This record gives sequence, structure tokens and C-alpha cells, in this order.
Amino acid sequence: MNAESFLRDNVGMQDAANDAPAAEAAGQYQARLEAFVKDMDPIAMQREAPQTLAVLLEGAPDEVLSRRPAPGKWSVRAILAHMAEDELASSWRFRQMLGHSGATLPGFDQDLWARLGDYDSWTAQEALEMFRLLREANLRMFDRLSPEDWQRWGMHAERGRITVEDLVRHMAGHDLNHIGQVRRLLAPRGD
Ligand code: NI
Repeated sequence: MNAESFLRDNVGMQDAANDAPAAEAAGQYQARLEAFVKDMDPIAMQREAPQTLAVLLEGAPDEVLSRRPAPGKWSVRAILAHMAEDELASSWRFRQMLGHSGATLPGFDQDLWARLGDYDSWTAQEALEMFRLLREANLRMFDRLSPEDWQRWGMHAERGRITVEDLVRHMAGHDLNHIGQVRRLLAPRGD
């Protein structure tokens, strides 16, 4: 099944919060992300994501890209900056697991990062480009991993023991979650 159509069919059209609706517990969020990726190739999904976003952004006026759907909620460009910086965190996590299997993987406060990174000052194109290049570096690395490498692991602050493979799947789901959010923010109003 096409990942995008799966997402459209399985995610409510309510305005998503920055990552998970406030009422959604961490376990539910994780389960929802896993459902996005189930039976699909997470590497192929990761490869498609920057291009999918580029197509969505085509022709979108800046005022729409910078509009916050509600106070405290991210604009499209803030979502893209978040995806870029989350890819940065993942880049480090993958390399920690590969170089030091069993390493501790601290979490990060995404709202703090959004504030420190001044996400509203980015252009959507800059953020997408940073996401695309970081993703490209990770995809190159995945091509070179041995079967043993895929099972190297780390101890994630919130999700416990995760392997390289688990994090690849998680990030593919994370992409789709935010792609769905971007799609809703760019949809014509009243649609
Ligand atoms: Ni996120």
C-alpha cells in the first residue's frame, strides 16, 4: 500500500499538535508511528520523504508556510526545521549505536530546540534542504551496514532499548506523521 494513502486513511483530520495531540500518551504515539510503517520498507519511505515535502511546498505562499494553526503550534516552516534538527539528533544516535552498542541515547526537548533554533526565522526551503542533506548522509550510511550493524542498539531515554533498525522504522513513521501535518496545513481552507 502507498504510505501516503495509508496515512490519509488512518490519521484523523483534526489539527495535530506539534508531534502528538496533547491527549495522546507516549505509548499511543509510538504505536501510531509503528502502524504507519507496518509492512512497508522504511528505507524507501525515508528516501521519498524529502521529495514528497518538496512537491507539497511547490507554489505555497510564504504567508501560508509561516502561519501557525494555533498559539504554540508549529507553522509549516517550523515543522520542517524540526524535521531537520530531529534528523540531526538521529544522525548522532545512529552513530552512537554503531560505534558504542549499548550507548545511552538522551532525549531532547523539542520545544526548547524550536526556541533556541528560532524555527520561525527559517525559510521552508532552507529547512527542507538541511533535512534532505542530513537524510541523504544517513541513507548512504544505511547502504553500508552489515546485518550485525542493524542490530546494534542504544538505551533511549523514553523508548528503552532500541536497535538501529528500530530507529530507522521510527524515523520513517515520524516523517509520515509530520508530512500529514504539513499536508493539512497547506490544504485550501474550508476543504
Ligand atoms: Ni516530530
